[in-house]
Amino acid sequence: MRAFGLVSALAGLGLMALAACSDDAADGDAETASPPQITVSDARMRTPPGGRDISAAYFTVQNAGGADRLLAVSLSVAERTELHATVVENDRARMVEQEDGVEVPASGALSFEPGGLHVMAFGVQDGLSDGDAAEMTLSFERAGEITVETSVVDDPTRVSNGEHANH
Ligand SMILES: [Cu+2]
Repeated sequence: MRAFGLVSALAGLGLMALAACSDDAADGDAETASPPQITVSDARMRTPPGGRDISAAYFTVQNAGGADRLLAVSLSVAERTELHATVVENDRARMVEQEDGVEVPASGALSFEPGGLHVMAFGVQDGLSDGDAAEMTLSFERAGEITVETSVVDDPTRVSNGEHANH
């Protein structure tokens, strides 16, 4: 009986340890178990500044589901893009490429906006002007590719309100 008691005590400890582990994992699991539900809005890119072929693009991701990761964003009017964060150090802003993508929180939002996260676009097509449109494709680790129309604007700090953009 003693031995049995010891075994079950150990088993009990083992179970508790397991329970503790799976508790930790459960938080992550709950986030990854439910599929992400992603909508992309306010996609816009800056009109390339005078004669240059570099620009930046912005958007908002709303996620009503589990966590995901934004891996890349491509633009139909750019040869190449990178995901950048703007980091301020000693009053100097510099851009840091987010090589592993950017986390999209479960039941949360992710904003790419001027002064923060942005899509850096290289080899941007000539002749774009305010009011033009292009395609933006966002690649998510779990949700896959989502393509939206992006407007080309001189001032990307102005965020339109979806369908009311033209009012
Ligand atoms: Cu940049």
